[in-house]
Amino acid sequence: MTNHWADLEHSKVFLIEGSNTAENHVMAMKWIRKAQEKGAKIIHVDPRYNRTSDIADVYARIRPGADIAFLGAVIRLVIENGWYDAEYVKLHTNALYLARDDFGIADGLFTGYDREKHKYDMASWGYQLGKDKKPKKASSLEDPQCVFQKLRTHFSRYTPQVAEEISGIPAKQIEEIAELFAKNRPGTILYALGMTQHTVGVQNIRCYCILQLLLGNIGKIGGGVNALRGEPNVQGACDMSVLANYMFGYNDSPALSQPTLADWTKDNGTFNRKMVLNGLKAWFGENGTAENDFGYGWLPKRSGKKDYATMGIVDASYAGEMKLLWVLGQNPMVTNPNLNYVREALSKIDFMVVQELWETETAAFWQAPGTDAKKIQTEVILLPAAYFMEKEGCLSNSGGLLQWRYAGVKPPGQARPDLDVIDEVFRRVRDLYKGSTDAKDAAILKANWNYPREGLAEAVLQEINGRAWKDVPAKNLKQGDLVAGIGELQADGSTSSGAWIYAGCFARGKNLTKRRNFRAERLKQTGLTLNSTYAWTWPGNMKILYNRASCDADGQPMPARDAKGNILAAAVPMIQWDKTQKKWVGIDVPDVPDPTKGPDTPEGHQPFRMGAEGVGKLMANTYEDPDAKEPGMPRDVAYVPKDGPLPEFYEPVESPVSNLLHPGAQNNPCLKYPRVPGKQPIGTAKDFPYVLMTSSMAEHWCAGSTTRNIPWLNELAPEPMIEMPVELGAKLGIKTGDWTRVSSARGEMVVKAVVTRRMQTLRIAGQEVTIVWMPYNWGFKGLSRGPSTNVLTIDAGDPGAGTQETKACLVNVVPAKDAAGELAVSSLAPRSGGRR
Ligand SMILES: Nc1nc2c(c(=O)[nH]1)N[C@H]1C(S)=C(S)[C@@H](COP(=O)(O)OP(=O)(O)OC[C@H]3O[C@@H](n4cnc5c(=O)[nH]c(N)nc54)[C@H](O)[C@@H]3O)O[C@H]1N2
Ligand SMILES: Nc1nc2c(c(=O)[nH]1)N[C@H]1C(S)=C(S)[C@@H](COP(=O)(O)OP(=O)(O)OC[C@H]3O[C@@H](n4cnc5c(=O)[nH]c(N)nc54)[C@H](O)[C@@H]3O)O[C@H]1N2
Ligand SMILES: [Mo]
Repeated sequence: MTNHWADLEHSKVFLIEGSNTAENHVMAMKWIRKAQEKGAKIIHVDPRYNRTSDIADVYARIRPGADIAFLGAVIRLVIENGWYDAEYVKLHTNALYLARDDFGIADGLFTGYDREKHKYDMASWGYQLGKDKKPKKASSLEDPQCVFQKLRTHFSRYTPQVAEEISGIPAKQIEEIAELFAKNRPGTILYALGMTQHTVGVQNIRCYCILQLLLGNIGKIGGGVNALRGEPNVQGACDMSVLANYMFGYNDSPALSQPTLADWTKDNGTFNRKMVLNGLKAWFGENGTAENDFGYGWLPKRSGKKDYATMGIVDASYAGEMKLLWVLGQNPMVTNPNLNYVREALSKIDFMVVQELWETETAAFWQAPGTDAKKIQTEVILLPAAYFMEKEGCLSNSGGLLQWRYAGVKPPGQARPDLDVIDEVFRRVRDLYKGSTDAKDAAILKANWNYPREGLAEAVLQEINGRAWKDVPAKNLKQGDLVAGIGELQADGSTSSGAWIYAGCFARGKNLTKRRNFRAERLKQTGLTLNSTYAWTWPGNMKILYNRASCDADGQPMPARDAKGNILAAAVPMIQWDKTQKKWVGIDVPDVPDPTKGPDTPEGHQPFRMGAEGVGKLMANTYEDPDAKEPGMPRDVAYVPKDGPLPEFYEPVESPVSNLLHPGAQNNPCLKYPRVPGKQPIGTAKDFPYVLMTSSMAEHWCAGSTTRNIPWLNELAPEPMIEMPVELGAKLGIKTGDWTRVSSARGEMVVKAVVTRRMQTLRIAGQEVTIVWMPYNWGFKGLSRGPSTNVLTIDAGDPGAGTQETKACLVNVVPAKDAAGELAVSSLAPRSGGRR
C-alpha cells in the first residue's frame, strides 16, 4: 500500500479491481464503509458477482485477464477528455522528459525484441540525454517526443469499443467508470490477486500507477495504489530477505554476473550499495570489513537462467536438482498450480522437512489418493510448529505498520516457535561445519549469529533495526547504540541494519512497535486518521508514501485539478515547506531526502526519490542517474519491467479467443512456457471451451488446513464446487447439487455444481465466452476433504514477478454420474463438515 488502512476513510471514490475485499480483507471494509457513509462511490470490476460487488455502487463484469484492455481505455479517456491533473503531471512525473525517437511498438512488440531469447534489448526505451547525461525536457506536454505524448499515442488504440470487445465490459460503462473515478478526488485503487495472478501481472499494476499519476492521486491523503496483502505478515516476509530475488529491504540478491560488490553496485547504484553494506554488516558483524567487501563474496550468487521461487523449486525438484526442501508455513500440495506435476516433483526430493501446525497435504503427499508410496523416495520429517498466539514477535501489515504481538499461551506438546527452530538448526549446522575451509561454508562460519535464547524475537528485531559498530560522532551515536533512523546509517561499515527500511523501529533501544497510543486529539485537530504514535510504520514512521507530491513547486499543499486547471478538490494540508523554520514540517513524516533542503534545491523536488529520476514514471524508461560520488558508478538505476516500458494487452496462455489488438503477439512475448515440455501442456478451446477462474472464500483460508479443521466453518462451506452461469447449466443439463467432471489439459476431478447468476456468459470478439469459478481451498487431509482445484490450473507465471496464472485457464465441464462412478476419486469425495 502507498497509503494505509485507516486512510481509506478519506477517499472519495474506490476502484476495487482484482480483489474481493469484503470477503478477504474484512478489516479494510470498516474504513471503506466509513467513506461510503460520507458519500464515497465504490466501483468493483470483477468476473464474478460476490460480496464486494454487492456493496459497490457500480459493478462491471470483466473477462479474467482482460484488465489492461479495460484500464487502457480508462487511461485513454482520462487523457483525451482532459481529466488529468496537468500541473501535477508536469511537476511530479516524467511527462515532459523526451523519449528516444527510435522507441516504438509494432504488432504488439516493443522495439528491441529478440524472438529467440524472448527478451528485450531495452536501449531504445531510454530518454534523450543532455551533455550532463540527464534527460532532456520538453517545454510543453504537446511536444510529440515527450513521454506524455508517447503515452497518449500508445493508449490511442485502446478505444472503449476495442476494450469492450476484449474485456466484455460495455463501452458505455467504461466511459461511466472513467468519469466517476477521474472526477472524484482523491480516488484510491485497491487490488490483490485478481490483478497479480496473470502472465501480465506486473503490467496490470503499472496501469494503476499510470492512472493514479495522471490524476494526481499519489502521495495524497485518500489516494494511492493499495495492494491488499494476503497471508498474515506476508508484507514482513517480503520486507526481509525471504524472497528468492531480494535481500535487505528490496535490494536485488547477488547474481553470478556480479562477483564483487562493485559489480553489484554498477547494476544497482550507490544508494542501494549503502543499504546492502549495512545489511551485510548485520549478517557478518566484525567479520565483514571494507577489505573483504563486508562479506559480499560469501553470499551465494544467482544464475540468470534459473528461477529460485516456488515454481522454480518445483522444476528443480522434478529435474532431480533439489536434495532437501524445508517447507515452513506453506502447503504447496494444495496451493501451487499444476498439482499432479508438483506431486511428481516432490517425490524426487531426497529429504523434506515440513514445519507445521497440522499434517498437511504437503507433509503427507506420499499418501495422496492414487499415489503408490513405494515408488516415492522422499523421506519426510514433520516438525510441530507453534501458532501465532503461542509466540511473540513483530508483524507487518499491508500499510507497513509494524505491531508487536505477545504470546498468549504456551505451545502444546513439543511444538516450538519457528524462530527457535531456525536458531537451533543454524547453531547445529554451524557446529557441523566447524573447521571447514570450503569457500561455500564461509557464509555460515562467518555469520554474526549469537542471539540470546530468551528474548530471541526482540534481539532479532534489534538487529533488523540496526546499531553502531563504532562511535559515529556526526550522528551522536556511541558504539553499540541502536540507530534511530535510516539517516544514521553509514556507508563505511560503522553501522549495520538487517533491513534498512526498518531502521528506527527500535530507536535507541525503545521498541516502538509496542506503542499503542491513539492520538484522538490529533484526529480532532485535523480530522484525519493518521495515528503516528500507534506502533511504528516503515520507512521512518511515514504513513503516506511519496507525500512530497501533495505539494506544489513551492512546497505548499496542492489542490486536485483537471488539465484546464479547474480545481476538483481543495488541498488537504499534510506536509509543507516552512519558510521561517527552513524545513519540511507536517502531520506526516515528510517523504524528502533531507528535511532541511527546500523546494528551490534539487533534493527538495524528488517526490519519487527511490527512482533514478526522482519523479513518477508514466513510462518506465531505462535510465541511470549519473550523480554518484563514486567514480564510474550510477547513483541509482531505474527499475524497468522486462516486458515493456508501457503496459500492452496480451491474452492469458490459455484463452478461448485470439488477441484482437495483434494476433501475431497472442501472449506476453517475454514468457517462456512450457518450461518442462510434457509436464506443462497447454489446452485449447476446442477441447476445453470454458475459462476457469479460481479464488478463495470468506469461510476458508488458502489451503484450508486451519479452517477445514474447524467444524463450524465446514458447516458453512462444506465442500469444493464449481460455479457456472445459468446458461451453461441449461446447456449441459446440470442443476445445482449435480456432480460434474471438470478437466483441463493437466488433470481432472469431480465436484458438485452451483448454477448461479453470479457468473454470466460474456460476448468477446463476437463470440460467447463462458467463465466458471472454483475455490482452491480443499485437499485430502483435514475434517472436510475434497479434490484440490489446482490439479486443473496452469503453472505459467508473470515473466517479471513469477506469479502463477491461477486466475485464468481453460477447462471442460460435463455432467458426472457420481463422484465415484467416473473417476477413482472416492477417497477424495467431499465429506460434509458437521461437528465431529
Ligand atoms: N477469508 C479469507 N481471507 C483471506 C484469504 C483466504 O483464503 N480467506 N487469503 C488471504 C490471502 S493469502 C490473499 S493473497 C488475499 C487475497 O485477496 P483477494 O485478491 O481479494 O482474493 P481473491 O479471492 O483471490 O479475489 C480476487 C478477486 O479478483 C477477481 N478476479 C479474478 N480474476 C480477475 C481478473 O482477471 N480481473 C479482475 N479485475 N478480477 C479478477 C475474483 O473474482 C475475486 O473476486 O486474501 C487474504 N484473505
Ligand atoms: N488456484 C489458486 N491457487 C492459489 C491462489 C489462488 O487464488 N488460486 N492463491 C495463492 C496465494 S495468494 C497464496 S498466499 C497461496 C497460499 O498458499 P499456502 O501458503 O501454501 O497456504 P496456507 O494454507 O496459508 O498455508 C500456510 C500453512 O502454514 C501453517 N501455519 C500457520 N501458522 C504457522 C506458523 O506460525 N508456523 C508454521 N510453521 N506454520 C504455520 C498452516 O497450518 C498452513 O498449512 O495460495 C496460492 N494459490
Ligand atoms: Mo496470498
